[in-house]
Amino acid sequence: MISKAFTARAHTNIALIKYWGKKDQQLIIPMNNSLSLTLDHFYTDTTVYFDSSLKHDVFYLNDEEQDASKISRFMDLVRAQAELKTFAHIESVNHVPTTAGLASSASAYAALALAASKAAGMQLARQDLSRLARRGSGSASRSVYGGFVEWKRGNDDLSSFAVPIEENTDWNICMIAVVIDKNRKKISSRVGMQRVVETSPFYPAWIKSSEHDLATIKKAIKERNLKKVGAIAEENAMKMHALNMSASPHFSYFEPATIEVLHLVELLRSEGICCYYTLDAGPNVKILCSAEDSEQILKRLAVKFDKKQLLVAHPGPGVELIS
Ligand code: 2P0
Repeated sequence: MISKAFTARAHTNIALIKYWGKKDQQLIIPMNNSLSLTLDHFYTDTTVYFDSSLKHDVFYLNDEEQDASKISRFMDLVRAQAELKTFAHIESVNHVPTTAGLASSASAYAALALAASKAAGMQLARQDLSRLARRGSGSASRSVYGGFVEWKRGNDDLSSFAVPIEENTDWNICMIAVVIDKNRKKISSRVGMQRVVETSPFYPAWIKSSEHDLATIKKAIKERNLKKVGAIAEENAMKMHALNMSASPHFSYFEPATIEVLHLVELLRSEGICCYYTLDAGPNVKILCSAEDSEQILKRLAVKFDKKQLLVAHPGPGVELIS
């Protein structure tokens, strides 16, 4: 017996207030609330069907068969919820540079949560879909929604989920990703954030200041104040990266070219162009700016970087079924 196949598309998101540390590693309950922007340019399409002739889950990523052990642990959660014993065929196509700090796990698990739950015969409310996606990867809880999204940390499985802040935002902002390295990152987010929680003497200060950053950025988003939103996001990102440098053993995702981009953004700002950077668990830099300024910024970046390294994205939609 083969179930009906469902294909879901989920877009990745970039955190403006970062999730960096877990209270519960198994349930993926974060230490602090985070806030992100879902993007239109980077997405994952995932097709799932259950097939009673399978002896285990099968997983293809970009047409290549992968080790399915991690994805199987997630599928076990879906099977438990749907009271199903059958294994699944899962096929994903990633339109995101895999593990380059462009948060491919966010779009991957949001798409998988929707496609798998539908193929298993469930009709989950978006809050429950966000909770399910969270179990695959924390940031995936936010990719269930479009636009600006907040992940409320909660304190257990039921209370930790994302909520939309401005789902279909009409704000004409732009995120330029400067891809410095497409290779697998040195330290995964999962390992990096846990090391920080356990060893950084600054961790309690991070929790306190991220609460403040969240409250002020929400206000600035409402006011459409790019200068404030950018400044808060940039500072929040740098505080996250300072945690990494204060861990034991310390680590950093920055490469020499990363620093070059940061300096260029600061230079552009000193020339009066409103642009700010944020960085995730990798060397790539994302630049937040207005859509009108993006051409000018891209021109300046093109002096040092190849066109292929410069990706432009705008606010994107939440997860949806495409077939
Ligand atoms: C985020 N990042 O808020 C943070 C900020 C990068 C820096 O990639 O362990 O892949 O699967 O829950 O969601 C978050 O890491 O980690 C992340 P897990 P996830 O987007």
